[in-house]
Parts: sequence; structure tokens; C-alpha cells
Amino acid sequence: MATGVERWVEELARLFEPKRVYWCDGSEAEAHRLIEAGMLEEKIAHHNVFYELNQRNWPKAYLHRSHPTDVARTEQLTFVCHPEQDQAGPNNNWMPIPKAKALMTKLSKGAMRGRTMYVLPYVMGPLDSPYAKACVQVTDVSYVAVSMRIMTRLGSHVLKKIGSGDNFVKGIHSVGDFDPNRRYIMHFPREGLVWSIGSGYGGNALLGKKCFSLRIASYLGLRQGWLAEHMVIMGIEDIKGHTTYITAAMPSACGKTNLAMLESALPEYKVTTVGDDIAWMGTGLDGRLYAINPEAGFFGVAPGTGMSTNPNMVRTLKASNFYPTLYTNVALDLDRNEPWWEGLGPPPPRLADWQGRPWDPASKTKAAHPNSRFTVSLYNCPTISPEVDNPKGVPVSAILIGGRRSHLMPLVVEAFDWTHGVFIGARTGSETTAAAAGAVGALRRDPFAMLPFCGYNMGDYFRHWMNQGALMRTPPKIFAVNWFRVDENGTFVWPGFGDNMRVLKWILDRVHGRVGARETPIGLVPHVEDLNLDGLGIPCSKIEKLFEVRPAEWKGELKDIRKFFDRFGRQIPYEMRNHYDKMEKSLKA
Ligand code: GTP
Ligand code: SPV
Ligand code: MN
Repeated sequence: MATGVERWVEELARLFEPKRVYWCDGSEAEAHRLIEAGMLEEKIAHHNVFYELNQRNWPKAYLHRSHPTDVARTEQLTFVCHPEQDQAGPNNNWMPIPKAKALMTKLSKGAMRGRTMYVLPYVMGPLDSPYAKACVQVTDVSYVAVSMRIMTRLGSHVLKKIGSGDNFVKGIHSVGDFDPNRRYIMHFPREGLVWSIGSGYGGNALLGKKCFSLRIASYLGLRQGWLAEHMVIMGIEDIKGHTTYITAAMPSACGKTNLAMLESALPEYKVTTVGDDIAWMGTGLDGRLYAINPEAGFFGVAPGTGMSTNPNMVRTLKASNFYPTLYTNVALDLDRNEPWWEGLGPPPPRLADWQGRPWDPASKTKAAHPNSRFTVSLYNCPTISPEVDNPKGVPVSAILIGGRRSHLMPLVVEAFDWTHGVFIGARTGSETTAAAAGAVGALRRDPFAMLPFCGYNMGDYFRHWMNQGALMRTPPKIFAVNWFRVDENGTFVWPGFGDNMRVLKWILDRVHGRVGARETPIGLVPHVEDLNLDGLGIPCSKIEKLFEVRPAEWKGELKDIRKFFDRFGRQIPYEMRNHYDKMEKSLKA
């Protein structure tokens, strides 16, 4: 008797017509074989799927070049299909389920002819966690198969866990012909299915990541009473060995990975890393919020990663615990056969750009694609938390919500209470980045950094957050942070990176009731004398500017927030309306 997984794969093989079906066992030997094959035969846009880099200086490192039109998430082609459009909300593209299924079936017919269909059984979450979910994805690219082995807990053991039934999350993926006009990332949250055609890029193709662990899981969380969030999970250990755990939501390419493994500028604190992108959180029996990281790897932004910004990521990349580490769309140092990107160090004399063309330093274009990325195991990370595989997760004392705002938003603001924190999360705006296709630097509302990832109506999401707080005996404190304010010359005022520990220290002091705060119309800000600014060399007057709230500047912001909330009509919780009215009144007073 065939199992549920076998029957499903057979059905897909009839539809896609691959040359062969290959069941991945998740072993290292298998990863070697896939990479060797990808170095020889398989090609994407004239380049081999994998290219071996200098193994002495960059152990286990391989370069991958994507199709040039396929370098970021494509939000306009991403759909969340519920029976009714209102259930997907104004935050999602929607299509009726039968229409979406018919479209995807048509695009899938024969799409794997001449190719291999890889079957990937994997688990999101620590294996014994009550949150862990068994999944199976099929794909027709070895790059996706190898990436999924790094990013998830993948292997034949998962098939045993699933057994003969069909209780597993389904992912169907084919790159098709890369035609952006035939590219769709379709979600069916009610049946736990993601169907993605036409893109090999991370968030569009590694279906355990944003597609399942956020869009589908957020819907599961709504139904079952927990939260799936776009958040870092980290521990901050003090000099006495006591660790406080926090989570932090920031939009794509706004600093999560850097924060997750920050090298502290304050010697009395040390950071440990649980996760850098996704947190699943629920209330424990003790009334506290607990968080697990469903992933097993980092899919991180390369540009800006260097020894002076994120030394622990450079160490992670150079560690050789886990085979392999992948580099996608970075530049290539032609003399040393090493990966290179802006921010790693001075450019070597002879470089090929991310598409393999000779790069001219005078050309002003970037050698690495601004959204070039590395894929590396969490278990390579020198700051990895001893709690990373704890099935229960870690207890969360504070939740940070960040955005990229060149003006207006203070370095840090504490919410008055949980409902005010949800209001702060919901009204958060951020300037867009290269992580998604489209304009860069435009301000958009991105509540809890979840705008592109919430798998249902965001009005219901805000209500869900309100309710979750009421379930907790000791809800975490909520803070807004902004590392990205600039001065008159457009340079960042705050040094960021390791110095962000100075802000985290204040947050810990607040969590543990050690310092006071100053009340403003938008929340509580630090008394500057409570911040440890030793050795920073920034004049106090400049620091004070980072905490200024100038009511006159808030007019446009207030209007924009109101307009955004109004899109959700009556689905906006009354608590949020009340907080808005109170803030508006006190800014006008
Ligand atoms: P995703 O993987 O897309 O979700 O991104 P992320 O939120 O993990 O962002 P990441 O940490 O990779 O940072 C993105 C970019 O922001 C990089 O170029 C970093 O160098 C830069 N960055 C991160 N932290 C800071 C900071 O504290 N200050 C400044 N100025 N830049 C930062
Ligand atoms: C992001 O864009 O937030 C990422 C990369 O973390 S992706 O997996 O493509 O979503
Ligand atoms: Mn992300």
C-alpha cells in the first residue's frame, strides 16, 4: 500500500512529467552528489548551478548565479487563497481557490520534462517540539534541494514521522522557464499547501521559509492560539551568567541577522543566537511567552556583512561544521576564486560581477547584487544558543519592533503597555529595500514586519495580537527601535551593529525595573544619562536628538497611519483606534 506522501508524489509526477523522481535522504554524501552534478550538467541562464570556490579560505563554499530576472521576492505575484477575499484582506493578493488551482495546474503541465523531480521531506522546528511540523516539498532544481537541507531539518526520518497518512504540509515548486509573466507563488492556508512556479529565489522557492513558516503558519496560529512572526530570537547574557531572551521584528534587509549575532560593544554582555528571521511563539503553562526558531540555517543578506559590522557572521561563513555553504549572486574574485561583496573589504583587482561579467570599479554599478545572499547552517554559528534545540523554546522578556526610518522615529521607544505595543507594531513604517522587487527607499507601513507575510486579513491579525497579550500572566514589554536615522548630510547618526547593545542594555534595565523613563506622546524614551555611551565619541547633543519627538513633524505621519488603518475598516481593534486618538490628541496639545 502506498503512503499518503507516495500517492501525492505520483500524482505530481503525472502532472509535471519529470525525467525521474529522486527522493532525498538528507545525507551529506547526497549533498556532495547534487553539488557535483550541478557543477557539471545543470545550467541556469548559461551558468552551472554550482561553482566551487576556494576551499582553503572559504571551506565548503559554492557560488550560485540565479536567472538575472529572479533575484528577490516578487510580492505582486504572491497570492493567499482563502474562500473569500475578505479573509485574505487588503494586505494580500487574492484569487478564488478553484481559479488559482486551475491556473497552477495549467502552468505545471509538463513543466519538469527532461528534469529531475526532487522530493524533500523536512521538519520545521526542533524535532521534539510540540510546534514541529512535518512537510514535503518537490522541486526541479538541485540548488533548492541543497538549500532546503541547510535551512530545515531534512531527511528520510521525516517520512517515518508522517507515516502512511497525509498529515504533512505540502510544497510544490518548479522554476518553469523563469518567465516573470508565468511566475506565481500561491498559498492555500486552509489545506496547508504552497504552489510556486517560475522562481528559484529563496523566499519564492524555499517553501518552508516565508511561505510555510509565516504565511501558512500565521493562519494556523490564528486558528490554534499562537503567533508566527518575522522575528529574531536572541539571548543576552550578563556578567553573572543570567540570560534574558528577546525577539525582534524588522522588515527584510533591516538588520535582523546582524542583531541576532551582534558582537557586544559592552564587555559585560554577550549575545547568543536562537534564530535570525522567524519565531513561532506561544504562551507556556507558566503564563510566559515562549519562542522557537522553526529554521536550521541563515539565508542572509551578503552586502554590508564584514568583520567591522557582523564578525560573527563572517566566522559562521568560514566555519566548516556543516556541508555546504552557498553564495547566491555575489561577485567573484577572479585571482583568488573567492566570493566578494560590497562591505566585505576592499575590492580585489579582478572581479566578475554577480552575473559573471568582468566588473569595472569605475562603472558605479555594484559588483554583488544588492540582494545577494548566503545560505549557511545555524550550527556553524559561534554564538549559537545552547537552547537552540530546546523543544519548549526560550521565555521572551521583550519584543522589539524595528523599521528603517531616516527621520522622525527615535532610536528606542517603550510602549506604555501590551495594547499600546500592538498599536506601535501595527503603525510601524519602513523604507523599502532590495529584498523585494520594486522601488527601494519608499516609505510603506509594514506592521510587525509582516505585511508581505501575514497569511490572512491583517485586521484579524491585530485582534489576534491583542488577545494573545490577554492570555499571558507576564507579557513581554514591547519596544520600537530605529537604527537608521540620518543627519543633515544623510549619514547615519547612530553607529549601529555592536553598539546596538547600548540600546539593548537600556531595554534590559527597563525589563528588570532598574531605570526610569521619560514620557512622550508616542511612548517612553530613555533619560540620556541612563544610556551607557562610554567610548562612543558622539556628542550628547547629537544623542539627545535621537530621542526628540517634534509634534509639528508628525502631521504627515498621523495622516498616513490613519489612511493605512482605514484600509482595514471595522476589522481594526478598538484599542488601536483609542491609542491613535490619544496619540493624536497629545501630539496636537
Ligand atoms: P532579511 O534576511 O531580508 O530578513 O534581512 P535582515 O533583517 O536580517 O537584515 P540584515 O541583518 O541582513 O541587514 C540588512 C542590511 O542592513 C545589511 O546591509 C546590514 O549591513 C545593514 N544593517 C544591519 N544592522 C545595521 C545597523 O545597526 N545600522 C546600520 N546602519 N545598518 C545596519
Ligand atoms: C526576507 O526577504 O525577509 C528574507 C529573505 O529573509 S526571503 O527568504 O527571500 O524572504
Ligand atoms: Mn526575512
